[in-house]
Amino acid sequence: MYLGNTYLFYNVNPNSMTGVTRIGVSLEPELLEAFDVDIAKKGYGSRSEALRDLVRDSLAENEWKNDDEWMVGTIVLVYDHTATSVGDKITDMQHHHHGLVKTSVHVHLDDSKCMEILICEETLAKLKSFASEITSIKGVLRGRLTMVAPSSGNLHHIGHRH
Ligand code: NI
Repeated sequence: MYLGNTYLFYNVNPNSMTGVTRIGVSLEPELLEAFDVDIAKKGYGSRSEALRDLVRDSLAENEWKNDDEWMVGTIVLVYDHTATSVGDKITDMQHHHHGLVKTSVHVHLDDSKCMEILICEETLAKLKSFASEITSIKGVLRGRLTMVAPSSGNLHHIGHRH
């Protein structure tokens, strides 16, 4: 499943792929070497697999350019609940944007750290502005927004890994 800029990985036997088209790609040796080093670090099993992901990313990025596009997304926050009022501020902000935040999941990671996952639905512009507002709260250690346009024509191509 493709989620904006995050993949959930499935184990799929590449030999079971059907209906694929082989293409030839010409690259300068230096570029190919850098690509091979990069994909090895990322754990790709083959160049084809890495290229497919790059193409999916590129297609998905087109959807991130229209601020009026209706999007569904998640915001993952990690914060230290012992830090002054950070939890309250995160809750306050969700109340203030209650139409945008559909639901949330809270996980107590350890003695002090919490993870909160917000599932949101709004236009691209509003999701981006809400995500930057909530992740910039002091005490939020990590924040990440992932989105997908539910109505996208590209969704068929980016929706799953073959
Ligand atoms: Ni907690």
